[in-house]
Amino acid sequence: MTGSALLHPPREWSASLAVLAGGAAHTYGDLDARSRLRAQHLLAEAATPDLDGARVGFLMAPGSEYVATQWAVWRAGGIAVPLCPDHPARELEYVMDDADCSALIGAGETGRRMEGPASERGIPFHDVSATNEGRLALHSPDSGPLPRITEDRPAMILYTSGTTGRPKGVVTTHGQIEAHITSLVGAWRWTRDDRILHVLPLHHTHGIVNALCCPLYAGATVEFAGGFDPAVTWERLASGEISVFMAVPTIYAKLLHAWDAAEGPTRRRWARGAGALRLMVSGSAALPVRVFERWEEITGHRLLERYGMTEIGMGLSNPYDGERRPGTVGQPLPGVDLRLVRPATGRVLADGVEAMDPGASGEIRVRGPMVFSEYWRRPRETEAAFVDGWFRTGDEAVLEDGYYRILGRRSVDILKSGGYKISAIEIEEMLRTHPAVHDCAVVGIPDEDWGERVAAAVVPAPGGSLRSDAIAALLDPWVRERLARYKVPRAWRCVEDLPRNAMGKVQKPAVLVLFGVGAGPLHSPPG
Ligand code: MLC
Ligand code: AMP
Repeated sequence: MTGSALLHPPREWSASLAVLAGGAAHTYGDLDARSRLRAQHLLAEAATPDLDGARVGFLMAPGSEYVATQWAVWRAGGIAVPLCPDHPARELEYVMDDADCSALIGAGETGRRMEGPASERGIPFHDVSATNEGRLALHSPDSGPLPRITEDRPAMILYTSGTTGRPKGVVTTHGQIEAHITSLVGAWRWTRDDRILHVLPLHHTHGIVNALCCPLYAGATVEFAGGFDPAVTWERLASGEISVFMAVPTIYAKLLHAWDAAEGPTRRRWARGAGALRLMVSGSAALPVRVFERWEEITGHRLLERYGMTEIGMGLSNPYDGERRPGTVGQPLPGVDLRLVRPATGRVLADGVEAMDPGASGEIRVRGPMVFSEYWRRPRETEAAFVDGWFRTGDEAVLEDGYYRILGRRSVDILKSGGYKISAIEIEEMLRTHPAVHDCAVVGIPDEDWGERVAAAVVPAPGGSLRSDAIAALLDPWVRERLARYKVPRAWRCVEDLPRNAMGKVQKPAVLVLFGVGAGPLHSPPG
């Protein structure tokens, strides 16, 4: 049996506070009972004793409903497919169809968006809003065995952008998620006394595993802020009730802007409060050194930067106790085998904390019990992602004085904006289906706060306008209807032709020049 502390919280935690959201408090006992009831309901509706790996998509605002649903799907033997409330219908439908969901669950206004898609697909929709909970209890058997959940069973599919077209589903098992959790719980010293302020989206590994599953595994409390708002976040950090905070670099940058704009007494109160936290982590994108330094200057707190990826969980972390070095991501986390390899030759340049070829940079490759099993229904891509059992991350790094430093992505077609991974190819393919677009190229413009911002150079279809503002006005709303808003280009240029080399291949560094960005290393992390 695995995930025991998550799926079967110890009895002595029953009265402890697990989740705080929107002013309501939920104990471990409450979540345990609700998730059991929901699991039984799911099984009764499916008329089976075990969902046996059926995919269940769910959509709801961050809060106790989310946790009870995630646990329910797991306890019923299903695979959890969390959906993002901010996504437009087409993006949601892509995920539910690619994952081939056999049921959808929703709560509140947000969740009712699932009702239509469920009926179109002829699959059940379960409304688990609080108001519906009583009805659910009536229609479900009040006891009965739940299936045995072994560690090799698939637990979750998270969608991640890659170098090819639409996002791929990353499948992790219960054992892989538990290995990810236990590594972090140990390294970052989670205890029952902790309370995390949760501001991250719940369709990616950072928000789901690091900031939600870890504290719940340890018996701590998760306080959902209901999304990210700089002033609300500062107030809660300064409340004296929060011990842990985790965010992407853009959030720290936005918090610094809010601090700069605040009055003297507010500044002092915020800074003093935040400085008293036990742990503040940054990850999902490069933390600019100046943000690290400014944060320390203001709060006295040295942010702990770590490196991870949907496919591997967390790989590298600055030490909890030792020196946290700005611009670096520390050393391999417990249980993680990590090395640097020169892809062309396979030569190992560094292994763990040992450098074979000091100063040489190479691709990060990872092995270990937390590494994912497969891309959902994409055997060829799964096979191509591994070499001799090692996962190829596509990230370039160097080991310097015992600390890893991320140099950037090997592919120019993967962008990171606000901590979200974005595929240039996906946006280009979408844009090319618009009748006003003959061709296009998408790049990431370096940006102080966002890391990168999405930019699109467009060759209009014959007879179309060559004005950048006209193409922006036409395409912006069209893209918003189809893709998540963080994928919408923020800058547009109309051009007669895209810059190409002699082979006819689009030259992305030259496309960047169209946006006023000098040619140079494309994806070096800022700072
Ligand atoms: C919002 N906007 C973005 C954006 N997020 N633009 C580019 N990139 C993004 N990521 C746009 C909005 O559409 C809006 O424009 C404008 O910016 C302001 O939006 P906002 O809603 O006010 O911004 P905010 O809510 O402050 O969002 C910023 C953010 C959010 C940083 C809180 O992006 C976020 O939650 N990022 C976290 C992503 C994450 O969890 N990644 C982890 C992946 S797992 P307009 O024009 O629409 O008004 C992973 C592994 C690992 O990477 O190692 O952890
Ligand atoms: P995702 O696929 O959304 O899980 O994003 C994973 C990617 O985020 C990694 O492959 C890295 O490129 C990037 N990343 C995560 N953490 C860091 C970090 N601390 N510094 C630089 N890049 C990071």
